[in-house]
Amino acid sequence: MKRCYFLVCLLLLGLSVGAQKYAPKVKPADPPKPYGPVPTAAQVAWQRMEMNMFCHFGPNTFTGLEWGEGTEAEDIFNPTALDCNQWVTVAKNAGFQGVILTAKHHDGFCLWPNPMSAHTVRESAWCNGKGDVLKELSEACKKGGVKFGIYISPWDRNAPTYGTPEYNKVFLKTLQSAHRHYGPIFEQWFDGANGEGPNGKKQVYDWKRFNAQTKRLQPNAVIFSDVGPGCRWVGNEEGTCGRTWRLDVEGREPGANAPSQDTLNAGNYNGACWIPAETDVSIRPGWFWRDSEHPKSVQELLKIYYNSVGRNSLLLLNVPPDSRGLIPAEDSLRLVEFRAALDSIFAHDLVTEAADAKRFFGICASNVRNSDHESCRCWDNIPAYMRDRENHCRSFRYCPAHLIGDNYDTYWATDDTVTTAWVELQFYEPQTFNRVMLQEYIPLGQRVEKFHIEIEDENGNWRTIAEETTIGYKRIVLTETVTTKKVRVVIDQSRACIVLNRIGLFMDNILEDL
Ligand code: FUL
Repeated sequence: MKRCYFLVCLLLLGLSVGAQKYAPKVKPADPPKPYGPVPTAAQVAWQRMEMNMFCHFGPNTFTGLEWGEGTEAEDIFNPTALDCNQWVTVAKNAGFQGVILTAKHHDGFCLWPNPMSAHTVRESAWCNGKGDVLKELSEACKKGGVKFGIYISPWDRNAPTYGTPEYNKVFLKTLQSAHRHYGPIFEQWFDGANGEGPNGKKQVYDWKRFNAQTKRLQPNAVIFSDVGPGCRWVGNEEGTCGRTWRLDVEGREPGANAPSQDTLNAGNYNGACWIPAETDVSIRPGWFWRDSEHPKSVQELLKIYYNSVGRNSLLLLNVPPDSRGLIPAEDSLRLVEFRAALDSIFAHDLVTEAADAKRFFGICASNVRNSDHESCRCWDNIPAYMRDRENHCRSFRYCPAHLIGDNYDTYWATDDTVTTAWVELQFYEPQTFNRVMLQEYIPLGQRVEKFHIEIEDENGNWRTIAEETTIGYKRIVLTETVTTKKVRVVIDQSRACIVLNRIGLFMDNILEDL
């Protein structure tokens, strides 16, 4: 009995010592309040996908047109060796998280047997009219563990009712047929192009109902259009996003009534809605496959990556299947090379590697939320932090050490009144890099509007290597190649207290010349 009592005492003592070790001397401050409009959980999940694959496929694949007339005979669509599992394998090898298919492009031809149309795979000779590309791809995505999305063009050059109010009903039922049978979908892509229909008329689209019904049938789908509501067009098809903010869409619609392309590219500084930019661009000159065209080089793809994912946008890269119904070998090889290039750069975060290698390495910030919580403002025992991260995260919720690695939901935050601050990385050995990755914790909004990066040279002088504006979900700053033991990120202006969750340093040996 005595022994038992003694053991219980020992246990309690151990527990209280363990707790004290990590208990902060003061209560952690309240988390920062969200600033401005913030993303929904689905938008955060969408943005974290970073790279998805677009597939333009349909009659144009066989005619060489970019915009089909809508009068093409259905038999034109006749892939000889369609294999959606191959598309998914290509997507996965490249690191795409989702695939979006043009289920109906402007020519109106439906890649599934849409009961609202007489211009579909059902009317074609392919598989004796029994084929269904939407079904094959949605199943291949499920099997392969990638997400599935659908592009359906509202503009329809085949539908007899196009240009009349009746067409909106046909379109709603068309959406319904796709959304009911092939979900779940992570993104619904509405093209803003609105040309003439077969009767020479333009359509007045009922966007409100298109969006409402999509939300009802596919509640987790992020809706793309020129003006969202889930995500927006980036304003060009070259793969370049601006230094971007949220967007104002009051009174706006996709198509002719959308904000200017420049506005879509950079957003509105005081925009009322969280509608991030999606950068859609093709790996080839055209959106549809053509025998005479070839994929872009790895260098070009890397540039696109930096100008999209590296600028707070999501990259939707179009990789068109050919007339066999397969992604050509040259595109799939190029994507493997692209992936290898990305891995050679981003699989080696010098910050995380220095911390993991148990090298003496420190991180220090000019301010940390709840500033009397000094013990974590400057931290030089990073290996100990990495070993016992969970406990540290509980006790020191806003310390700068949370900037290390890709633990998404932990972050460095400053006091509410502090909108200018720096954070410094100190290495034991000189580090050579030319890419600096920063991330804001967007579930709490986008805040930073001006920052610069400094390094300490061998004489102990600080030198600015980059001056920039916004960060958002992810910012990859391209710098000259530098070697240093100390790097400082200085936030010069933020619209509310600073909330960052990542600093990474990388070396790109492929695209060194900027
Ligand atoms: C545009 C369309 O007109 C192109 O054909 C392509 O589908 C591109 C993604 O969107 O608006």
